[in-house]
Amino acid sequence: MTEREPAQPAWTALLGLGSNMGDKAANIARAIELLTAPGDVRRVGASRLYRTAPWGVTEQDWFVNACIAVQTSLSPHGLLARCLGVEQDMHRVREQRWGPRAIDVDVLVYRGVTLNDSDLVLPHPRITERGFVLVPLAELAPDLELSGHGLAHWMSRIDTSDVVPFDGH
Ligand code: PH2
Ligand code: MG
Ligand code: MG
Repeated sequence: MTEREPAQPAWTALLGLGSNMGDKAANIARAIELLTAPGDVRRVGASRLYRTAPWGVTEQDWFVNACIAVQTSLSPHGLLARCLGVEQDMHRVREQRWGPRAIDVDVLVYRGVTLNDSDLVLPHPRITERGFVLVPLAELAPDLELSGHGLAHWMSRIDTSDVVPFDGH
């Protein structure tokens, strides 16, 4: 009889993407192209796009958000550097914290890694408070657990009614 190994996720990392300036959906598509262009980051899964109410700083336009799963040989910091490079390539200017941006690419989870560096905290510390991350993440990685609880637990604690599939408008 063969023993089955517990299923390992096919991904190395889960990334969150967001945009609330210009052609928001096109910005997210472009960011994914740029992330994967060098060939050492491969997209292995993607949520749908969601239209989301602004969180944190609420006096700004609505966002399009999505999450993707990637396989990569890059380290957590290497992957972070790639994400920040994509933001720079897309001419993101560092503005107000939580304010408007053409593109934001965040490393949410890197396998089982926990990190508490000044430039990178893993898993991303605010996932569990944010519907715009939890909803696409639950679609992409339904078995993910954070701090010992599944995503359904975290979603039940917040209002996710302002996170809806994006219909192009
Ligand atoms: N990003 C933020 C702050 N607020 N709100 C939504 N809906 N979506 C975001 O991606 C977002 C936000 C800072 O990264
Ligand atoms: Mg962010
Ligand atoms: Mg960011």
